[in-house]
Amino acid sequence: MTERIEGHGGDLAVAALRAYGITEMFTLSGGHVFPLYDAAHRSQVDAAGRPPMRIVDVRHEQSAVFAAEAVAKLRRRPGLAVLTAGPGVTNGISGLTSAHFNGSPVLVIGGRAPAFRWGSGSLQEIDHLPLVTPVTKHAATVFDTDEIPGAIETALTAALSPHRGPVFLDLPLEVVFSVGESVAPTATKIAPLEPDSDEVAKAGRLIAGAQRPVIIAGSDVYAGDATAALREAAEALQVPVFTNGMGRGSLPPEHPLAFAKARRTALNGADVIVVVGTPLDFRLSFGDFGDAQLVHIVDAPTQRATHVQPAVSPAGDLRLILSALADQQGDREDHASWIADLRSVENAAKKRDADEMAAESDPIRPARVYGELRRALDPDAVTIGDGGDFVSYAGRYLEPSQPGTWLDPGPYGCLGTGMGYAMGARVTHPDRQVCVLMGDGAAGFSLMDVESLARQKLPVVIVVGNNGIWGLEKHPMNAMYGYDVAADLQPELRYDDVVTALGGAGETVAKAGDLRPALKRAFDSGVPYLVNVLTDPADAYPRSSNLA
Ligand SMILES: Cc1ncc(C[n+]2csc(CCOP(=O)(O)OP(=O)(O)O)c2C)c(N)n1
Ligand SMILES: [Mg+2]
Repeated sequence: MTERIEGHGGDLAVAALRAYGITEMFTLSGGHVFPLYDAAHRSQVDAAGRPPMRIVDVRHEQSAVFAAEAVAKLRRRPGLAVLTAGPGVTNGISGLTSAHFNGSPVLVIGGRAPAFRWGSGSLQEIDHLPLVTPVTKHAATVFDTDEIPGAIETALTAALSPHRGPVFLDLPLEVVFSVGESVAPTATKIAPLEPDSDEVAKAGRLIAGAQRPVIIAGSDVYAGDATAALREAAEALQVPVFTNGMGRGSLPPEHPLAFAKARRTALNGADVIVVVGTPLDFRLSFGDFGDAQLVHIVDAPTQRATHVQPAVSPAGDLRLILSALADQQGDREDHASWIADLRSVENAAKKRDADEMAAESDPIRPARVYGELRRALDPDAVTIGDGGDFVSYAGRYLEPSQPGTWLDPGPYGCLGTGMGYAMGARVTHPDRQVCVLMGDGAAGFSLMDVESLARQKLPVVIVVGNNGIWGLEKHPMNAMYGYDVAADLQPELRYDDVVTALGGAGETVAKAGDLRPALKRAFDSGVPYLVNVLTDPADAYPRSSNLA
């Protein structure tokens, strides 16, 4: 805490935010937050070489928070959304909640009606804190201009401490418009959380003694920068690895221990299941794996499951835990035949998938869309899923080959992340392909933000699986009731024309053979480009239930 800063509340805030490496604010205009814009607008490369604070604006606050979350997820540093008082903040709450479920270090700074006449009925006056407290790690109102940098430091320390998560501050009108002075924080480093060495040793013994162990690695492995340690542990102990969320791509698909398709066989046959960096939620049968022993490795004690009792649940820095497992000495059982068995199941499933991805069908089936996309996508392309069945197929047919390249909404399952995540990904990686896979239903939540992308020269490719229905709801409702309501959308709607009208471009594809040239035009276009693929409404992703 050395550098003195003077200016209005916006100046003090932006100086503190830049100390944390934040280089962009996602926002939608509102007078309550003008000083933050003024400070960002005047910001220059500073003495430490930090770039100016870029302003990126959106058409709905949900996109601002989702964009901030994409930055947080991809960069593993705080992402920032600035929302105006009242409706600006309430429109951001689904984004904050998603960040809460995903453990993403997002800071939302809200405007706030003036404190000096609180209760008199100012425009957009509401106390945000009771609304955001349940979905944030820290939420506070700053009542003194001089205290803004310190409040940002407190909030970001909470956001970045394990288990990471979103935080919220609001600044009453007179506090952000007044002049003050302070010292800029220097982004205190968060010390890694030391795990209990006995618990780590016990986990190591269980894995080493297992006949048929399996590792399932999730998003916190990427968030905790532990993908290399995961690989070392898997190689040292010779354990097959499955991944979900941002854990995908932790091992390249060609790695001998990387598996994706043989999951059911693996979970049914395993005697020790090691779940790392992801909760034991509906995606993992709530941690109920029959007779298998469960090891749940989490990045903080708060992440331990309360609904099941694992054999052991080491908590702490995932790099430290996984490195300790990699260094484990002593004998271990030979897993070669277990790995070979899984590999043959995996290869057979891969072969089936490859046939489906190449199949000629009319109407187009989602598998073929992904077959074509796999040819078009670079290894470091960022792919984003926003939708129902169409995105489930993406999870099955796309194999990210690098960590930090796959963004899904996470366990909260909120539709509408698409354009916000795309914006965050484009700002983070200006030179990579960014591709959004969208259901036609999902498109309705955020497609207007193509205007923001086009106007601010942020090209992305959007591939819509247009089946004319809310597929993931229509099929289950039919199965349950024998009829469905509220599940139809306009068939063959020209979402590509919507994007063209908003300043981008696009085309509709009805024949499988036309997919390849369309995708090429999309990635070459340099503008937001929507490929509107008319897919088969009869096609339902095979699943037992999405409700249990
Ligand atoms: C904000 C929000 N509203 C509703 C849902 C429930 N929901 C989950 S999947 C789905 C259908 C998605 O339809 P579409 O995007 O067209 O994809 P499809 O299943 O047809 O491929 C719905 C409505 C949700 N998850 N999030
Ligand atoms: Mg649909």
